[in-house]
Amino acid sequence: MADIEPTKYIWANGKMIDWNDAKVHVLTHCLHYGTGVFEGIRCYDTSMGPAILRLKEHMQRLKTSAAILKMEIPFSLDELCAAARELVLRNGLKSCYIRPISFFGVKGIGVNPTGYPVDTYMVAFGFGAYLGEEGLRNGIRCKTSSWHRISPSSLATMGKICGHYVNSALAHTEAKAAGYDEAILLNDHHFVAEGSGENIFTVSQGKIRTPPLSAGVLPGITRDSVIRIARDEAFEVVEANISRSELYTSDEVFMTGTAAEITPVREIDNRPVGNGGRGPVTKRLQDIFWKIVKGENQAYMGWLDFLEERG
Ligand code: PPE
Repeated sequence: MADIEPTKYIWANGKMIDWNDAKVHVLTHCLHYGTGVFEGIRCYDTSMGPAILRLKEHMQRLKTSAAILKMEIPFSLDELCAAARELVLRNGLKSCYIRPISFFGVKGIGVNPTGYPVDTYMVAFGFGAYLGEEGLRNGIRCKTSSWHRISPSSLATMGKICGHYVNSALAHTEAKAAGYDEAILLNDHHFVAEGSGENIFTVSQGKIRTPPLSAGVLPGITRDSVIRIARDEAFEVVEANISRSELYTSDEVFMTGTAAEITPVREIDNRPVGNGGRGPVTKRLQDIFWKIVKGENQAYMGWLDFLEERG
């Protein structure tokens, strides 16, 4: 993730506090053991003012991730959504990224967080293309990681849990150090799982495939959006296991995520994917997605949470 330009306010446990005051104690449980949950949400600037994309679904996933950790976030879904909206407005942001995080705080020492306080913060800041503008247009270069995606038998892969991201950090750092843009992680069954911070899709002979949730992937909200858009466009979309060599022989590969949006993959392990650039199906899905997030597609208006009254 790129550098951040500080904003004025951070939402902290129900209050707006100064950016510089959002600090945690060194004995925070999550800092030691990764026992926190977070979200990444995008707000887009539209001709009708800023709108947050699939806000409720993101906050619901935050709650679900917390439930996996037996963590009770003391704010309702509606309160969390209202906080995100207020944060963007108060900071005068238009297009931005929102990062809510809930974590076990300070009480004692040891892995069991039962009875620990739960802190919830939300930060919003300006944020461009996660894998670069050039990547969105022409595709990125990926490397199959030597690190496998965390396994559902050892970690709760359905949750967006802080500690899981050590796996992502190892894989992404390895790929960058080797000169690639992003890592593709296989799972313990040697099937394709996902990127370090993105879900993955293939296109072959007009059919779209993505690994099933049982492959240990995060249930991505952009993944869900793309599946729905593609089906509405009459594409066949199947959730099925994908082998490494199937990636090499697909016509197109793309990655999805709140941060990554829809990013084409043009090369994997030094092999061009399809024509070695952005494929036509990827472009078509991107074009529809860009219209949706700008509030220019009536059919998907329900995905947008407008911050200002619409006249
Ligand atoms: N898989 C992983 C591992 C993941 O982290 C993300 C989001 C996704 C799939 C896509 O999920 P969704 O955003 O709901 O479509 N990764 C976040 C960025 C992580 C980072 O901080 O870097 C994101 O896209 O916000």
